[in-house]
Amino acid sequence: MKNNTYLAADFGGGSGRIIAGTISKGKLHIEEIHRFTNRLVQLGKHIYWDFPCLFQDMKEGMRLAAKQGLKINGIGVDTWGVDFGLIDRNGNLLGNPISYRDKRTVGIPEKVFDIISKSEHYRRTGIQVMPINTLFQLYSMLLEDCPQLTIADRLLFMPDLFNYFLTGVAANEYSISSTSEFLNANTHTWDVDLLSQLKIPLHLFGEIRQPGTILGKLKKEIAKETGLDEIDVITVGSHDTASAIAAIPASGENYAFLSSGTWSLLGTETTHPILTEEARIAQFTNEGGANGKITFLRNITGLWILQRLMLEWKQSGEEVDYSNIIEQAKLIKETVLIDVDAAIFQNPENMTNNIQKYCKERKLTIPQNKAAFVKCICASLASKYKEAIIEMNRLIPEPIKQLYIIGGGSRNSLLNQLTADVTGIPVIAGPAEATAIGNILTQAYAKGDIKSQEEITQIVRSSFDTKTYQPQ
Ligand code: LFR
Repeated sequence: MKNNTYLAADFGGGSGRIIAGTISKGKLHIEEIHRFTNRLVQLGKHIYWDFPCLFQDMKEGMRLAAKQGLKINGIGVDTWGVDFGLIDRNGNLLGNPISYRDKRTVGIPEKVFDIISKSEHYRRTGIQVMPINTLFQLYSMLLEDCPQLTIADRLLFMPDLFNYFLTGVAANEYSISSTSEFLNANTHTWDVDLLSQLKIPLHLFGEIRQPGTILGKLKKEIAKETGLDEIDVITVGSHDTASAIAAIPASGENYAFLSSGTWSLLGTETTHPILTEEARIAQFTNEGGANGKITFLRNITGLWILQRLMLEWKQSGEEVDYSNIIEQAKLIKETVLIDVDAAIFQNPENMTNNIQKYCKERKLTIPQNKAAFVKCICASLASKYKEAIIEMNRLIPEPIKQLYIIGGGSRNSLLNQLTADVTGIPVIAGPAEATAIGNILTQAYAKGDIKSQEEITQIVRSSFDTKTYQPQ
């Protein structure tokens, strides 16, 4: 029998999952094999990801897939953007990767822009300035004279790091590299001038691999440990956003996407980067897509605030029935709006307190119960989406006419309806597992099971249901 199942290892800010996808008769069937928590760990001065644990969980998912007797043809890894691990010359990991929510980059963009102007930087990289980006993380390490940086041989972004320990091949995948803020938007290679101006060591960066290429074989010892064969490890759109966008079930033209999860990435696909001053000032970013296109988008704080509130409610021992709260929130007519991108919400000790503080300082009505908090956040997100669409319409040739919402956030019917209402355009929601789907179909493309991007879209459309929300 032909091996036609692929494994997606999809790591998000809050959880990771191993998903198996099997293509048969033009349809994709997906099954979640293993789901695990991804936690931020405060240790001493910094906030880390727990890479060894995540790697172990990934192997556990692989082992469970092998145990099911699935005929596996390949595995692909995608993760959130910007974070990385450093490898020494013996191939060992130099410390756990530090999270982008760490405070080490506070004030760093200003220092970088003392050396290079914001306009020139945008003309080169096309990336929205966000303190979390790799450029600023690395520059903070340089300013600190970080010993790890002195002895590092290679920098591997999170998905590259998983791939490296799976195969032994150290390479940087294109879509994830584009989140660094030092990849040249026109040439799709490292911006050596920019890196040199900032005195960031050039030897850290390697060959850039395109999504949809076979990186190497699974190491013998991992194959043995998991019970899998020495299958292909395939580069996908290894930035989760790129994989999600590869799986938009779009039909027709003039559509925008919203990849909705911990972050909200709202934008459109373009063939060339848009590097104008207007795009820079409007805070749009040109990231690398999985299919040769540019994903021109704005990075907005997404469901993170709500995720944190839910956690706090659970930790205080309260009963939290998410769908019930959403239904109650739908009944609330008036709500206060907050700026979800305000620094105060980035990684506070207590999110509830900070929302209250934010409202108090601005003399706004403080939400009084869970439903009111949920309504406030969903309405605030929808209003940010509206603002982003208005800005984007000024930057692209024709205004967008419909919005595809993909990712876990597409399950939030309150947010979907509010978005349709305030933007005045239809919202098409689903699939929720777009990232894993894009990951799997890009692997199938690399192995020749799928011939074109159009076929990918066709498979998504015939395999997964969507729901349309008309503006009211
Ligand atoms: C979404 C995402 C965003 C990126 C943010 C931080 O999961 O990848 O695209 O800006 O995480 O890395």
